[in-house]
Parts: sequence; C-alpha cells; structure tokens
Amino acid sequence: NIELELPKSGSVSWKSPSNIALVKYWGKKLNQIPANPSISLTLDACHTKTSVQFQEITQEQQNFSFDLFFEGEEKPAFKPKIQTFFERIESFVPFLKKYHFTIHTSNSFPHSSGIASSASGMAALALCLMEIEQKALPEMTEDFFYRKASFLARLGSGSACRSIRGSLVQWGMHKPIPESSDLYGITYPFEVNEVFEDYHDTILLVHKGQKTVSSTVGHGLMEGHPFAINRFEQAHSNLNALKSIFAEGNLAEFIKIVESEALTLHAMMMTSHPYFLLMKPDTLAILEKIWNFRRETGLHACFTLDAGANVHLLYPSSQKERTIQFVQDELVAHCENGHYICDRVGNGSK
Ligand code: 2P0
Repeated sequence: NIELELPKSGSVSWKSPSNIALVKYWGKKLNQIPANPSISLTLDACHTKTSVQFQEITQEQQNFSFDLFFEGEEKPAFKPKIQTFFERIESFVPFLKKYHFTIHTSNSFPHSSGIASSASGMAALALCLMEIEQKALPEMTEDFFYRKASFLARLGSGSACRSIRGSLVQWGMHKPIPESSDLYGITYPFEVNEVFEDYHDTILLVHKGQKTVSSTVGHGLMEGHPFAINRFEQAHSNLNALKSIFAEGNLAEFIKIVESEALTLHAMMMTSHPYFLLMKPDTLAILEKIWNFRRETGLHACFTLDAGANVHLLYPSSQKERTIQFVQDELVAHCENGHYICDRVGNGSK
C-alpha cells in the first residue's frame, strides 16, 4: 500500500532470449502453476528486443492504455495477449493503469518460423515493467528484481519465467531443490559440468507455419489425461537423475533423458482427447538421421522438440564442426527452404 514515487515518463528496454526445455512443462493448474517441474537451457541468438515508453496519464482510465508495435508496425492482433497479461499482473504492478505504454518489440528470428516468441517476448516485457518499478524502489535487490520479473513473465506465458536469466533454469516445486518454486524460475543450484556451459542448439526449421493446436490448449488437455499422473512423476524422477548427469557431464545419460522427454511430450499430445500430432514426416526423418549419425560417429548430437515440428539439435561445442557438416549434408533437405538457426547457451536477459 505504499505510494510509489514514479517518474512521469521515460523509456526502458530489454533483450530476452528464448529457452529450450530439457524436462518439459506440459500441463498446468490455475494461475499458471505448472503441473510438474521443468528445466531449460537459456538460448542466445533467438531473442526478443522490447522497448517500453511510458507516459503518465492524468485521468485513470477504465482499461489499460497501450499501443503495440511489432517490427515497426502496429499489431492489433497481438494486443489481446498483452491485455490478458496486464489483467493477470495488475495486482502485483500497481502503476499499470497510471501510464500509457508504447511498446515496440522485435524478434531476432523470422516471424512465423515456428519458434515461439511468447517466452522471450513476455520475459522482455516483464523486465521492462520491473525496471519502471525499480525507478520508484531503487533499493530493491538484484535478486528481488529478477525473481519478480520471472514471476510476472510466468503470468504472461509459463515458459517465459525461464527466459530471465541463464544458463540452466529450473521452474516448479521439486523437493530435492528446496529453493525451487511454482511461481518463478531459479538458476539451477547444483553443480553443472563445464561441457554444458557452451552447449549448442541448432534449430532445424521443419515447418514454419502456425501450429494446429496452441500450447495453451495442449496444457489444458493434460487435465484428466489418462497418463497425466505418471507423466508428472516422471518429470520429477528425470530431474532427479539429471543431478549427477549435470555434475559429471555424462552426455550418454543426458541424451537418454532429453530425447525421452521430447518424445514423451509428443506422446502426451497423441494420447490426449482430442488427440493431435505436431510432428511432420520430416521431423521423424531428422530424428532417425540423428540416431544413425550418433551410432556411426559416437558423437553426442541429440534432439529435443518443442510443441511443434521443428527439431532442436543439441551438442557440445567441441563437436561443432563435425555436427554442422552433418546438418548441411543430411538435415538441411528436411528443413523448410533449407532454413536452420545456429544457437547456443546464453547468459540470460540484458
Ligand atoms: C516447455 N512448452 O517446457 C514446454 C514444452 C512447449 C513444449 O512451455 O500457456 O507457451 O503460455 O503457459 O509456456 C509452451 O507453453 O504455455 C511450453 P502457456 P507456454 O517449454
């Protein structure tokens, strides 16, 4: 209930990366509470840049006041998502109705490349709002700043709470990690072998169009799903198993968990009611080729999948040359217009 001393106007901007989950968030409860814990690698090249100009409005209006520009153009179609976000966070951001906001946002990855911008976009917007709050409360700690940014981002899009900081982020209550929370992401608190510090993710763009079923709908279909309880338990046990794998840099065991998580995510989609399928024939062809490549070379390339047809090819930086050669020789043919994006683990938002 403190009266904040806020500036009349100003401008803030943040750049937030995308992230790729190793243990997947799939299923949620009310208020963006995840049904199971997840963990992700923060990316670097795939990011959203957002700037927010704020101008005090004299009369408090009935509704939120904002304009939204995406890559320079006004985008009314994107406004409802921001409107919903503002409604969800209103009670935590008391100045939200005191300003008119002009939001400019752009992505480093091509629009409709099949790479979701909700994680990076909501993270960047949440950080912009936190920076405005910080102007009124300059004594807030860095820890509080980032934790609340993650908390707000979660209310925009669940996975966005993992896009605030790097490089391995865990979200969702998990007993062996006492500091873990359903409300925000935390930097993974246990030992992480240096091999993961510069892990690479080459994103193979199999299908750039709109998905047939949104993630939000997919999450909803986990309610009453015949395999839900087992799946949620499995996420906990995979997170447990990853502890020594991260510490030791045991890539063979890492691959088993990461690929199984990706396939389980899609198995959940295929066995929900109604059932649906987001992989394409080229997705499966790529997975087969990755398995062959690994068998033939003994290298550690593995895949993971998001809620879509694109494939994330993960590998240690020391194996980059040979793996990129493989991508060019064998996988590019399965990508729409031959497109793929070379990304790697990053340090979080700036
Ligand atoms: C994840 N995904 O852990 C999982 C795996 C996609 C596949 O979180 O409804 O956009 O906004 O909370 O975060 C995508 O779902 O869903 C997602 P909402 P979100 O990354």
